[in-house]
Amino acid sequence: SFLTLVGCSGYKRATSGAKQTDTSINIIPKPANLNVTGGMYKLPRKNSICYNSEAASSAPWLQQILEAAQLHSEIKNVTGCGNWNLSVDKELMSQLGEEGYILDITSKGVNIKSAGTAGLFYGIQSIRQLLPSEIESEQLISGRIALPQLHIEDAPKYSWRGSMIDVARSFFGKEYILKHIDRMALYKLNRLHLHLTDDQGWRIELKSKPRLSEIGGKSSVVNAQSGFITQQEYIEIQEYALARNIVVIPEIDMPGHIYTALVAYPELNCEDLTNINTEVATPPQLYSKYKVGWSKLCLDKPEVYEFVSEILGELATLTKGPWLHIGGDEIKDPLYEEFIKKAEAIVNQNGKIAIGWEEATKADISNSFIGQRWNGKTTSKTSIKVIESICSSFYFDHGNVTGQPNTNNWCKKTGVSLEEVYSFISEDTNVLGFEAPVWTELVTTEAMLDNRFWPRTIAVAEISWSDTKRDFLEFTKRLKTHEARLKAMGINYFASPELEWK
Ligand code: TNX
Repeated sequence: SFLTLVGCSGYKRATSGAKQTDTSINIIPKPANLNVTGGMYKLPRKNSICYNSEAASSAPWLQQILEAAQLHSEIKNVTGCGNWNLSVDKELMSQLGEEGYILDITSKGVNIKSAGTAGLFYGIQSIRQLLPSEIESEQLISGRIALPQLHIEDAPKYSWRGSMIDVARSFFGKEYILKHIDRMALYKLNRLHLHLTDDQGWRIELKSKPRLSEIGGKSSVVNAQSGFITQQEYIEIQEYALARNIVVIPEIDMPGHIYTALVAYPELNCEDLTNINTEVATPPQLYSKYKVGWSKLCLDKPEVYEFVSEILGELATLTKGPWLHIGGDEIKDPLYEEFIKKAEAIVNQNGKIAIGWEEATKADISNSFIGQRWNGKTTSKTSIKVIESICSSFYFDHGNVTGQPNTNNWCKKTGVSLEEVYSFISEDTNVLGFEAPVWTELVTTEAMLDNRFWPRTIAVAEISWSDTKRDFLEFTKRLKTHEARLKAMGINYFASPELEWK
């Protein structure tokens, strides 16, 4: 029967006779193995969700989406009793990893199995996409809901499926970040990188250096929001994210891109101010324009290392995930490499793994350091793991189309189209996955930010998860069916001409 999983050959290969593509199933990212078994399963008004103990935290997620579909359900800590069954089965680990899942929809009901709760969460996201888009806005649904009978065995290709918000140039606070986390979760993204500091703003409260956010929280680029995230909010954001299998990666950009800290703590600057081009900024005034690569910590001052130890130590204590991003981009200094090496050591002493923009991998860093590629100009040791954010395919501050207003184009004149994102194929075996940043020098409202992220972030999700052959036309057909869902979620997506969206 469908419920018997014996004979399934593992998620990488199709089970024999499996229909790999059925155009009526529009799940994004595309599942590794999808077998449409035929017929529909009509959902009853009254449902029961049964689960084994390890799956306890997953049942409420399912109950919540059924409720949004106006379907009542009760949850029971018993295995195999309901028309919905959730189970954690550790034995599946070798086949599916922590994030993989097996989903069966038969004439009797729906079963999801996984080696852990992350996989169950993703199985539930697949169900969410099979339910009417009205569930996203809790609109009334008329008539009975039916799900296609199918068998899915699914697991991600990459462990790093990321999105980055530059909250430093323009501030976007807790409310937007939580919304973004919800949207990421629907597409099985699992890493949220927050670019928290830059020349134009400092967005995280650190009690050891309170003036950073007191002063740096008051500036931004012209006509944008300023502000900062309190420690309490930072904790809440991370908990909200973790419940959705998303790890938050905080970035303190150093030793360049640091002007707000120099204004707050002038002793971090070189005494003679030679490193500040006073035609760019005049300390102690805050900065609200767009130049990069002109400010830096005074790297031969011992105070600088005390400062870095204090703030990274405090940030490590507040951070739930294993990574701290130390920036390291766009700066020239004879002591740069030594600084990066010391900063990494501080991160490691605080029990975290350091990440830096690709320039940082020129330094004598450890093998656990992760480099984030953006312009592809740095060659690092072959052992260094990489987050792929090459600007020509992943810089969403660039236009969706040529000449889109308020977009950068220094990396790619014609912008970064949806097809450009979707078509990116990595041959680098050190790549952990993909991450698309939105830099916000020119993005000053939530509507603009939505428009940079969506729908391109959906293409990032698909290529980070799915190992299938790229077929842009097939992808756009599936994506088009998501339009109503994006609308129901209130996303101001870019109506890409590549999809002929209205
Ligand atoms: C380069 S990419 C930067 C950012 C800018 C971005 C604008 C990188 C590590 N640094 O500071 O915001 O270009 O596209």
